[in-house]
Amino acid sequence: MSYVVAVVGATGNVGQEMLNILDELDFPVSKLHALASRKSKGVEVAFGDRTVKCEDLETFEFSTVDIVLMSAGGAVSKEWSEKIGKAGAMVIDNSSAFRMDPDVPLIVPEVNPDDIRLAKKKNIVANPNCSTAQLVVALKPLHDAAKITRAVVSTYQSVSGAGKEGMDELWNQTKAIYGLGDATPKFFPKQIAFNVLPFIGSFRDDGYTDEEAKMWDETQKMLDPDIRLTVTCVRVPVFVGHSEAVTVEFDRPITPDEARAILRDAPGVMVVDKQEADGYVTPVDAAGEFAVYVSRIRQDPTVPNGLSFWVVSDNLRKGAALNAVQIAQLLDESGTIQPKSGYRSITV
Ligand code: 2RA
Repeated sequence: MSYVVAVVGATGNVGQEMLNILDELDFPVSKLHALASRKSKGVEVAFGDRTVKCEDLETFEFSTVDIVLMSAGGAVSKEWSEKIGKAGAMVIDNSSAFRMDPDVPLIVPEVNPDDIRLAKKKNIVANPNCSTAQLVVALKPLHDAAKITRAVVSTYQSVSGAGKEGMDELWNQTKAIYGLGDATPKFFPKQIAFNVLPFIGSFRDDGYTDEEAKMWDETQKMLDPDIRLTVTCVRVPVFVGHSEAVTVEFDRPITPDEARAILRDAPGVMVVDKQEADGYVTPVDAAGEFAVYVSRIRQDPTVPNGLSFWVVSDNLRKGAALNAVQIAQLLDESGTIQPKSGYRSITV
């Protein structure tokens, strides 16, 4: 069985990773359409060892498409995802537009695969925010063993989470600070090179940012509405890979050794936790990889049943494109979707 797949936002950071991962995971694609805005029409993007020319989203005919991987920002999703869903294609939406819609499942396959049964309601499945995806992959197996009651999370988010413009700004400012140009912030609100910004997204009335609120809203929707989270999201001058310092309180004692054993058996998780100077994972190590890495697991002695640990993953992969392709695999394997034209050979 193979599917006609369209990637919307094919020239962006996440769109390009979606194309890479469809190919790396051998997702059964019979025909691939790369879609982008009119100005990118005809631009060539790589799909495995082939190149595909971008088509114009505005004039594209979705009626023959089975799966649409959507990663062109919230405004494009708001305008297009429901229309495409009504036209009969299943949309896997990477924006925040539908994540909290009760008629749209929000899915990390290692965490809540059964929610895929809700996909047909609107023909939309939401992909979580990058920082939430990696967090819940690490929290879920621990929560199954001992209920998590509260979590305190501080993120260290790479500039690629903000798109290509974020990566360009870090690169250009870094060069400029060494005398090769203008270091004035243009995209981020303050200098990002050699700096950290405790602000991602936009401020809410309660003093938190919407990026911080996404982490508790989405964790509660996917994992457990009773888990309380407090979050600080920070942008750091790293190109790829989000890191998180996490402290968790449980309803019963759980030792670091027990947590290590649970996480070692958990799908999608790799434990790298040697108490040596280099015995943990950094974003540089995680970039280009599929796993969610957990390091620095230790007791938090300041609360009755607390553990602290460090979680790192490639934000463009598990945080976005990999999770989206895993959702496509889940739609296929669960029988939630079938190709419109039935069985066919792969002729990309
Ligand atoms: C960021 N989490 O890192 C966002 C992207 N979804 O900016």
